[in-house]
Amino acid sequence: VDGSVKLSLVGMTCQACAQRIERKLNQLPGVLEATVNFAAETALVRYLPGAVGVADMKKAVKDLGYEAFAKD
Ligand code: 9UX
Repeated sequence: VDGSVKLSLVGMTCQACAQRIERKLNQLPGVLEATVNFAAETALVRYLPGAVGVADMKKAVKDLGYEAFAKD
């Protein structure tokens, strides 16, 4: 069973930023599909909870120089 989370993203200044984050999230093992919406400053991620977690996603985003927060 997969899970999904919406992340709030801080620090994006151009559409290429969104592409960078989307690519990075999609490279994480356990992520099924990540979609970044630049205008909304959000990422929607479908993932396998046993393989990857929100903490991993936040770290991946932080490694690129942005910040991510789980939205509820
Ligand atoms: Mo262009 Mo977005 O350098 O960081 S990718 S502003």
